[in-house]
Amino acid sequence: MGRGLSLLLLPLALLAATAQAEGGAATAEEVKIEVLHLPEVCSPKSKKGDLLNAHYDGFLASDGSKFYCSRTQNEGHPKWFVLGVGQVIKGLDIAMMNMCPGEKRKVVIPPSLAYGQQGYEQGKIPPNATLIFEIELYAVNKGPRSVEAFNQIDKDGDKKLSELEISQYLKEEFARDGKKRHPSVHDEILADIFKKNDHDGDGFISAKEYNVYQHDEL
Ligand SMILES: *[C@@H]1O[C@H](CO)[C@@H](O)[C@H](O)[C@H]1NC(C)=O
Ligand SMILES: [Ca+2]
Ligand SMILES: [Ca+2]
Repeated sequence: MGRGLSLLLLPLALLAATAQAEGGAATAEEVKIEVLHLPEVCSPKSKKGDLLNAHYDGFLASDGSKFYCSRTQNEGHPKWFVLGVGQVIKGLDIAMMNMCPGEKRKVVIPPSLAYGQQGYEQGKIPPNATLIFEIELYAVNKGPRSVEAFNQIDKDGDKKLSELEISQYLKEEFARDGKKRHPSVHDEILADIFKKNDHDGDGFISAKEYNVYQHDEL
């Protein structure tokens, strides 16, 4: 994607700054959602932790210019991301809740839920910009790494996953599907999970580390 905008890789620092700005504002700013198309069978509806597949175009509300188009990236494949965990800007996390496959929405996102007073990428999104997105949702999948799953694995409830907890979880999963596996498979998967997810190397997988979706299901 080169120098293109990467909404999926929004720096967390920016999110924090946005949240602060929001706290100080007197007016409650909301995401406006307009449903452009609703399929007859509208299910399942997206919720936090789901894995979504969508295309979206982004426009500046000020002059209608297009600053982002997912169709021009990644050979035109729709984006995969986990909803509600900060992989996209806050406003999109809100705008895509309760949305079903096939549904199309046009949403208006205030700057406090987008790129705030700073803007983004040297003026590509100016300060205090209200953004408009047209979203087409293709798939709502159960997130392999939902908050519920995390809490289920985190047996001692300390909000981080130890090797023992994940090992236990793998054993339960393996027992459930009943496939025969060589014992070394368990150790390999365990090591791989830590290699890919324990980003700060402290020997635990935190909620934040766990929630980052990668294409390697357990
Ligand atoms: C953005 O909005 C804030 C708060 O309303 C204001 O203080 C600031 O001057 C604005 N920045 C620009 C560049 O317009
Ligand atoms: Ca734990
Ligand atoms: Ca860690």
